[in-house]
Amino acid sequence: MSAAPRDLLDLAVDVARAAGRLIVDERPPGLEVASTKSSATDIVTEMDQRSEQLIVDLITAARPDDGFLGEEGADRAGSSGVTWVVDPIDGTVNYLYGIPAYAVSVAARVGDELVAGVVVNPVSNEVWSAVLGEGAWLDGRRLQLAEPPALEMALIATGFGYDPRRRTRQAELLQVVLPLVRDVRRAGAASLDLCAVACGRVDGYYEQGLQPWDLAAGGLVAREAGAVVTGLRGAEPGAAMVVAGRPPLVAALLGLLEGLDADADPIG
Ligand code: LIP
Repeated sequence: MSAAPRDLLDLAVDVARAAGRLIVDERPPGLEVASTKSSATDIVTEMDQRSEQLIVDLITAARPDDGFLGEEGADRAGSSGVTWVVDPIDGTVNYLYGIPAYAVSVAARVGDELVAGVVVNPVSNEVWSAVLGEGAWLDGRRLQLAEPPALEMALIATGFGYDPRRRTRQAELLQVVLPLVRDVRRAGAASLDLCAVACGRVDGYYEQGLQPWDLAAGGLVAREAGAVVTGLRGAEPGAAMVVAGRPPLVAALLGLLEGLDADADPIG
């Protein structure tokens, strides 16, 4: 199977839809926490593990030489040059509580470059997809962002980590940001926040503490829709900070967050 970005996207969409059906149709009644990771609130359910296993199995069946980087531990180098960056359930706490704001996020990286990505909300059945240099789509409709409002009229999404020290710092930042913007939204899944930027459901987004699988596919969708996705002080978007939106609004957000040293790591 060729590594053409479109072919990789088609496989990603099929696989993400299948994992989406699995986590909705086979969600056990009385779903429980299977284990925890960085803190007692950073949880994993059996469905996170089953979803990731299904994604790895389906992609390996189609492309046996590819590598993986998955939230639940899939970590294989591969020999084809293609690596799949996978979040089997982004928004796991929402999933546990039955809040319909979680997603399956799958991105294909060729070398160091993300070339295709898909984010599926299996409850709303919405599918955001993107191919590097070719655009972004929501359910097949091309996404192209309009000019954003000024900061004081902007709807901003953000999120909070699982470590109390980081949450304390994020609350301090929010105390400064909140009076300066229209309002804030906390959906609970970075991939959906970035897709919300891409389709204009929010004007901007920022969050500290994201992992590669949280932002791989959603970041590509946002960029291909015309957003900037960046870190502070010209850094790449990553754990230190992710800021996304149209350039003028991102410039205002960067000025604010850089002035607050928002990328300083409170965990050390
Ligand atoms: C979640 C992120 C979200 C963040 C949560 C959590 P998970 O990922 O998507 O943006 O605020 O703390 O990290 O753990 O549900 O895959």
